[in-house]
Amino acid sequence: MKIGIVCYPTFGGSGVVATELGMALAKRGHEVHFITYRRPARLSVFHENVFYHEVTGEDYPLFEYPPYDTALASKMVEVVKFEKLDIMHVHYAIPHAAVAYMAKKILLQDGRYLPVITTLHGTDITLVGDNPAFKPVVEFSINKSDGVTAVSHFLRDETLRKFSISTDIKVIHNFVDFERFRKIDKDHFKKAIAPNGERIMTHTSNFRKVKRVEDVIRVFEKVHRAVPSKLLLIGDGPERRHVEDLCRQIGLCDEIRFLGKQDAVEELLAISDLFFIPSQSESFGLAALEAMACEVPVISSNAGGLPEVNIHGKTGFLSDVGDVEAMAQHAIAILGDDQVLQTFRKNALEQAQRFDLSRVLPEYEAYYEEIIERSAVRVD
Ligand code: GMT
Repeated sequence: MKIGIVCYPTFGGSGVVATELGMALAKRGHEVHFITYRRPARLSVFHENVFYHEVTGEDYPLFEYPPYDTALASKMVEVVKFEKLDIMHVHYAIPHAAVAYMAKKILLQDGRYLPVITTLHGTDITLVGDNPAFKPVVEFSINKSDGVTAVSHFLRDETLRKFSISTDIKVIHNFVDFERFRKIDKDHFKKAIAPNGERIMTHTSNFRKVKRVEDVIRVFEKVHRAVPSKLLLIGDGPERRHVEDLCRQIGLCDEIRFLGKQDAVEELLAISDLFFIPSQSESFGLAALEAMACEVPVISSNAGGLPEVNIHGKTGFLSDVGDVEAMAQHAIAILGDDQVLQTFRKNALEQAQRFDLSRVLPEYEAYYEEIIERSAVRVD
């Protein structure tokens, strides 16, 4: 198959899923064309079946906001025509689903029907999509997609609750590549971070408000009093300054390391004993899944799709959003006992295996085939 993939090229979860999916499809022999404004963060390795088309606009004094949507639609049309793509898979509805609809209409003038699949990832529905500034276009373009997937049952239900949707939404969960995310021996590294055998807790995110990184610090403050421990914070974003200030206020700077954006997250997960994801809203929680694949139990909120990934009392614990006391007690229960930690580690790995790339990839391939076949009879 010749597949176009449109996504945000940043470290955000939707871009990561899109990129990992594209690379896995390429390894299976499909021809994959990424269309983005920058090379996707995880698209670092050369592969003969992977092509990258950069969206470039023209700057003009009239444009306070360069018209990215127009440039992206034009690039989609160009790539579909010249590379003869079979299907376009857009990740994150805004603005990609609407732009794909425009590209489809343009291509139709040449008698070419472009099947479009939109994957809903989370904030495109839960936080941004139902804002009146975007809602009519988001709703319209979801309904006009030939296929729609959501990364969790929660997100599908939430989409149906918030929007007037006349099309089926298929749930295809996030996945993890065990070739990359697995427990590896990094003991020398662990000794450098925790020289006295302290437990290591980790949080990774884009430090947006929705991630509630402050809760991570509040929980750590309590856990640290009971269990000798260190905290690693991976990623960067708008809340980082505030979180750093908080660490200074509570006097735990020596125990908390801000590592910024990291490419090799798996090496840090490999030395971690516990992962925190206390999000306000989380459609799935890819970061939690990657931690679990590295045998790291998870302390999470019970928001959104997190209960589909993290199993309470088995792979970690879930608490109400903002309940830092419960999160701390749960963390201490796991970290305070070697035997308990080992059991949770084993359970986390078993649960993560349900989302192995090799299981999820065929679901996407089958869906592409279904949508292409169904679209063969479409004319509008
Ligand atoms: O909010 C983020 O962390 C980024 C966001 C995105 O769309 O780029 O991530 C969302 O997509 C991920 C991949 O499908 C999901 O695992 C995340 O749960 C989801 N984030 C939220 O819903 C907040």
